[in-house]
Amino acid sequence: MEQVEKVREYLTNNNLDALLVSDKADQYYLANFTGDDGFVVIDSKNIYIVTDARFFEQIKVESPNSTIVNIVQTPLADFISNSYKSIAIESDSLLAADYQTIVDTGIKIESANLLVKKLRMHKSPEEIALIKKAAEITDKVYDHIVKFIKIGMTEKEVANEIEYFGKKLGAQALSFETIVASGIRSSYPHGNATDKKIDEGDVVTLDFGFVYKNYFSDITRTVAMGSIDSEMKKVYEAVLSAEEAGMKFAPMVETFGDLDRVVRGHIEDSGYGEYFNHGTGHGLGLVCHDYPTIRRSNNDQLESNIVFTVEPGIYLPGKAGVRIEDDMYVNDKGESVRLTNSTNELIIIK
Ligand SMILES: [Mn+2]
Repeated sequence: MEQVEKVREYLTNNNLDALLVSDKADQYYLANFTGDDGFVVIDSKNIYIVTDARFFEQIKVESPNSTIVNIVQTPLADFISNSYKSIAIESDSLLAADYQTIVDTGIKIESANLLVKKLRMHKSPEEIALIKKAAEITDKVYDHIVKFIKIGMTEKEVANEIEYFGKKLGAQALSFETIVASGIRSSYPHGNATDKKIDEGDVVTLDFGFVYKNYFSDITRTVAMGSIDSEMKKVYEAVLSAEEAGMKFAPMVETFGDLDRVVRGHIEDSGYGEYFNHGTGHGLGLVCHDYPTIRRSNNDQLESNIVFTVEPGIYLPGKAGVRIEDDMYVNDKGESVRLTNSTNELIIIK
């Protein structure tokens, strides 16, 4: 497998014997391991899965090229220190307790946090096709929910329908807890659904996503219930123009930091800069909020076939907020390709 070879290249270049993979998405990516407890260890010759008997049968089916190490008989630190003199770890996911047992063996430890995340960032055509399937589910759910949502319903009723409908369409899971934030609650960027009733004049932010064959989608739309005031219309237009600019200029900018500057610039020009209080978006793949985080300080090149979200928002405290989010990538021809295709124009629900 090409990705495993890239890991081995890194180990050789850095004089390291093995990589201890503790991140779940990285474990799936490199070893097809889906168990929720265990470790993957990659060295110059083998892929080991260090885990307990609960997962042995599934590993034989899912990861036939790997070697099982029974963690009950051979604890992780013993396996590592018996086999290697040095090891790379993922310090953003390895538990401190596990780390300490490896430190205690005295072998050389180096952090290789972004190694696999940067490999995962570049998507194969097969991976893009799976994210597209996940995104198509979100589009169908949005299409359904704008007909379903009515004044007087609670946020939870709407969230339940989103979740039920997406699963009915074949989603494996939710990407995250569904956000339905109405009226004043729409000014909370991440307001999970509550028992609040949706009122006439509310804007409602719907942020949801579904997993399809382990790949995630993520969409946000803000709808208006009946009439909304002129300021919120202005806010909506500002967010929409920033989002459109982000998707349009993504093929032309150098880095993800530059993309953030383009989107943020539009919001600042509208006069609402101080109310856009989060990053422009994030990578999307085997994790919803995946690497990279799209913010000013990110100097990663915005290359082709990296799937990410563009999701500016404006949140007026004590009043309301608007966020619009789509999933996209830049293809090999340098074209911007949207994976979510729901209309981003303001929908007014009567
Ligand atoms: Mn998102």
